[in-house]
Amino acid sequence: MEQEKKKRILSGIQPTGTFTLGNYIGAVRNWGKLQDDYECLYMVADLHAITVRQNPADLRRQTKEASALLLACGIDPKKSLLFVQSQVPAHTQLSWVLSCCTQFGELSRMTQFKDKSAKHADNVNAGLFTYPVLMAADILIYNADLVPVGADQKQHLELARNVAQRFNSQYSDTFTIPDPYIAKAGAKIMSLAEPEKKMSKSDENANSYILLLDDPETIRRKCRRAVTDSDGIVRFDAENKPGVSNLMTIYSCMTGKEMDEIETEFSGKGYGDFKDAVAESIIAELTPVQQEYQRILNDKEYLEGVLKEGAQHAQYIADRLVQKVYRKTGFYQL
Ligand code: ATP
Ligand code: LTN
Repeated sequence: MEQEKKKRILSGIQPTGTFTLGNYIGAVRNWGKLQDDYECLYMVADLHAITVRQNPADLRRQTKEASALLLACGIDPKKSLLFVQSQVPAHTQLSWVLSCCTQFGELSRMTQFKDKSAKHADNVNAGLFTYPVLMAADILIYNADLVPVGADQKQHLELARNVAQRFNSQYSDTFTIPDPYIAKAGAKIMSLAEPEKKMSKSDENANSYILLLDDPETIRRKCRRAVTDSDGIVRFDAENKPGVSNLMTIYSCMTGKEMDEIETEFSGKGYGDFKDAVAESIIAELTPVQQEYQRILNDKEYLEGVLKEGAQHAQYIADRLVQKVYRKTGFYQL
């Protein structure tokens, strides 16, 4: 019997710094788990990274480090394609066509644009504004069925769906309409310092996030300093106890324990014990990732081989789609 064709997945992460525990729980950790059931393409989104100022040498280094970190987090190049976005020029080609199917008003409503333009008021560039169109191109160019991301990317996914539908109805059926794939638990890990805000790698306060490469002492210190509340009870209540609830979410994602199990485990104990347990659970999960990361980073030939092969394969798929789009759009073919 003919095997059913696997659904396709695409996702990406910006090489704007070392990944946080939020990136890991909300996105990257899940990517490896999907490899057996889906055809997966994962990308280091360096084109997106320059929507805010980047130092060229740092960007180059961070792109290499992000690639090694993705492999260390479980992406297996024998099962998935891993590539760097700028090495597949077709994304930018499609992005232009799609930008002509996207309304100014739609882009103006993107909350990430509003947040980032407030944060970088001296550099509100056109790329920051049109970034969701490039993201739509990243997804649609592979006809991805599913896009595993954290909750903050939902609005961008909605836009990609709208743009795809618009192109399909204006020209003819071309793009698969992608669905977001957002994990039930951990889709939005909050800042340890301000638990009303999401944990973000570009936060100025280093105590607000845990990085995947933080050493055990740093992880313990950051957990101990995490903002909680004064009632001293480990209970899940995201609205009234956002700090404790966030730590419980992290602990649950690290250990697989349910919230009520965690409440029982720490009943009658103080926040100190709880925070130490959270820290140890993170350390246990991240130690093997860190060891694997160092090994891969030291094997330059392997890493470059994986990225070269990934880019070639991705380019082959992407180029064919762009040719199809160009033809449908009415660009003169020779
Ligand atoms: P930056 O701070 O540079 O904007 P970021 O930390 O928000 O970066 P991205 O590269 O924009 O990270 O996101 C990569 C992936 O991680 C996306 O799928 C995003 O939804 C997810 N993600 C980011 N932050 C969190 C978070 N706090 N909780 C859960 N998922 C997250
Ligand atoms: N915009 C995403 C990164 C990203 C992405 C994508 C995610 C770029 N292209 C395509 C999913 C699919 C972000 O992390 N801010």
